Amino acid sequence: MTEGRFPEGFLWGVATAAYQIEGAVAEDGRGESIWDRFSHTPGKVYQGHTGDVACDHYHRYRADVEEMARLGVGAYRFSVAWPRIFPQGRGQANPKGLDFYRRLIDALRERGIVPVVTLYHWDLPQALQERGGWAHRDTAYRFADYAAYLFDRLDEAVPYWITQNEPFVVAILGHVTGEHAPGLQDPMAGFRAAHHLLLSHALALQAYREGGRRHGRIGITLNLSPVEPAGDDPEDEAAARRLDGLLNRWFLDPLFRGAYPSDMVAHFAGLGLPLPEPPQEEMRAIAAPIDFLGVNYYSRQLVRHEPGEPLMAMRQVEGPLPKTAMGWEVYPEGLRRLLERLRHEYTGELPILITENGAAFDDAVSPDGAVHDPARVAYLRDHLLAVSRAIDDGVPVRGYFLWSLMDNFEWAHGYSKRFGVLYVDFDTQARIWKDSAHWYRRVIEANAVVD
Ligand code: LGS
Repeated sequence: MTEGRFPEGFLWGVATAAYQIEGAVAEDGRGESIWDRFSHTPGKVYQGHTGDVACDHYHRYRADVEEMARLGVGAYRFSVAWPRIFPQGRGQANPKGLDFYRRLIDALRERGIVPVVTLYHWDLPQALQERGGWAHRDTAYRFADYAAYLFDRLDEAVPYWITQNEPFVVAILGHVTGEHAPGLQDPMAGFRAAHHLLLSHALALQAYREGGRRHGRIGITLNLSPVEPAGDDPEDEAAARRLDGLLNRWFLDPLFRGAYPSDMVAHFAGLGLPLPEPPQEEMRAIAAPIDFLGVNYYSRQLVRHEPGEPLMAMRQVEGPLPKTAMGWEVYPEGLRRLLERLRHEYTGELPILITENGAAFDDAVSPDGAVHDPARVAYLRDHLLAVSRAIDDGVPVRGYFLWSLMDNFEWAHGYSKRFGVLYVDFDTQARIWKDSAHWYRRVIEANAVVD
């Protein structure tokens, strides 16, 4: 295919997540989530920002769907807030919670936009955290109940289901570094959480396959990135291999090979960590075939050996490439290489969806009322060219979801980091098209990367 052209039927989308955009946290019977609790804890989120109002999408979803229709997207990836469906995480369902997502899905379908639904994008019901959260095996079973409840009610209208979003981030940032909810700093809790997140995926997948006639496809989304040594010292190379083992292979290996990576198991055993030894049938269930793999890609990781560092004996270093407002290097070639690696080592002919890719920059409304974001346009263009090259080389990438439709609550960074192609004025809730939104509309229309 000519450079930068995409195959017919390629799925062009935008992505968001419930806690980051919905607001209305106490409406229509929604229960508390761990992110409500965390963001209301002083010192956890930039300037005490919370998702209480966010983009007020819960009330403005119709107008937001209209914006998507104007962009011309074929698909919209959003997440369901578990505490809207089961305010206590289990037991009594809240029908008003389900109603909201039905209304949203109806509005999308009226516009011919395909819903791609993530079941867990980090807003665990607080009531389940109190029973141990993801560090506790039972949470995986409660997740499967919640998932089955949605499958039984929405499957006809949902062609793509994503069980978990970025289990690495949930396990490590939530339970080891403490940067995300629930804010624990307990490596063993992190390992248990990682396993229970994978198990929750497996149990939901089982419920999906066994629950009678289904219409959609089901997969999981991982955050993956190439890990490279900062120098050519073999110690740095070993450090890079270790971070690759935790960030990428700790999730890919169980999903595609049915076992945790043995070099990493040996590494942690060498530190005397009593890693969980899951039953074989759980590992088999985790490796059950999925219909697609979702990939979130933002940047690479550059690392150096650092013997004093606990757990991983390495540290991340700042790279030489230009950076986004998050301080992450812009590295589009990494996406192409990652996709090639996936196909050769893990996914083969399995379809891949890029479920997130995008960048934060310090956007501002100009005197002319527009938002000029040339750096974001360049970032997106170069990453899309990388995707199109990977497709030309035979990687079956079927869709691309830009993160994000609009500026939103960027977790521990609050509203200070803007990832949207729509600028959000959080005082008035006005949505203003950035130049990147106009550009993305033309890309979708052309089904090709345009200037
Ligand atoms: O908003 C989140 C986006 C923004 O950047 C979204 O909710 C998450 O699913 C996802 O984690 N998101 C995200 N991740 C970027 C992680 C990049 C790490 C690169 C570090 C380079 C040093």
